[in-house]
Amino acid sequence: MSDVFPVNGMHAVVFAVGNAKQTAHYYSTAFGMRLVAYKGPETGSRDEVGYVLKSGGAVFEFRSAVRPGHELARHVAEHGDGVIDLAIEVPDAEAGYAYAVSQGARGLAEPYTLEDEQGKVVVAAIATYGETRHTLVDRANYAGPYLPGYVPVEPMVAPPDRRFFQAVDHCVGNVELGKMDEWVEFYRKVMGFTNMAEFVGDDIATEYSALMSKVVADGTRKVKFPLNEPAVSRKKSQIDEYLEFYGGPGVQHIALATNDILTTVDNMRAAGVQFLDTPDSYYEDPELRARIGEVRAPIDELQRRKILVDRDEDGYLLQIFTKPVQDRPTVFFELIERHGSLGFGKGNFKALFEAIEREQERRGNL
Ligand code: TYF
Ligand code: FE
Repeated sequence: MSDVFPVNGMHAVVFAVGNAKQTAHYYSTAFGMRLVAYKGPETGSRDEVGYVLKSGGAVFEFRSAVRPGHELARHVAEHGDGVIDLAIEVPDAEAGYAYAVSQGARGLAEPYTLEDEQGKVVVAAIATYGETRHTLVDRANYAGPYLPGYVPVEPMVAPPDRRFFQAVDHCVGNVELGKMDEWVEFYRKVMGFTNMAEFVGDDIATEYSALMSKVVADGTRKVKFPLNEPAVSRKKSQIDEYLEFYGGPGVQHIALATNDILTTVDNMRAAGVQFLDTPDSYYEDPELRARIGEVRAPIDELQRRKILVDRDEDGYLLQIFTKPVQDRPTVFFELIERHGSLGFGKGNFKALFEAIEREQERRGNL
């Protein structure tokens, strides 16, 4: 089958935040990212600022209003700091948009061209869950650091010698009860994405996770979007907590691919980032030890840092999750170091969801 909706990869994760200047500082110091581009009143953007930070192939943009009555400020008032756009780089934004809309996607911006001295970019946008969008970006003919209208800038602080992470591995959305399969179908129909093997089924959902989850990805697996919905269970689902505090569906977590998760966790912890706790019993479980076998670091080094391990047919992965990174219990990050495994840490779901529940309990939301 020909690829009906070819993609090159993630273009950027775009956040609407209350104070982009300070947010850019946090991601510079705590996530080791490098500020590369900026727009704001000084560059002709009278109503809003945008700070663009990179770490290898991972690009985040933080946008804020600088005047009252702006859509970005409304979004922040409603949802708190959050992700407004999972922007995807495509070889042809016009063709991608036309195909998506013909398959039932809601168009938010018809294809248009942005231009400056560095070249031109064609963009278009479609709606996805909640108030989230996918901007489709064709930047094959652009040499600038981000998009036309943004100027290159020096980093805010000296970037670390080695990057904390290299790429966005996957972006997870929380949707309402009973809607997961509709969104899986949306990505199949509109983008030709297929279901990956990993999912949380009814049995696991009712037993301990209080969520159902499926993963869709493009044919090349460069863009991976897991989707969660709350499951009916004895406790309040972590997904319900998110939906309540975010005020609807939205992006739950961004997973960042690293090739040295031990050092990255040490650096981020030293900068004040908080990670979910994992009990010592996780590492002492003989079943886990037998299942994971030999990994690249001694278990006690992982245990000291609360890093989780999972193995499947293809290999293994190391992963860890931050606590929510803003006041509301909404968006968080995952660090993931893959060694062959294409999964999402299914074997860790129980330990992970128990850790999340302990946090929910501390917040009085369980
Ligand atoms: O992306 C994933 O599927 C894993 C597991 O609320 C996960 O990171 C799934 C749901 C969730 C937290 C993590
Ligand atoms: Fe994940």
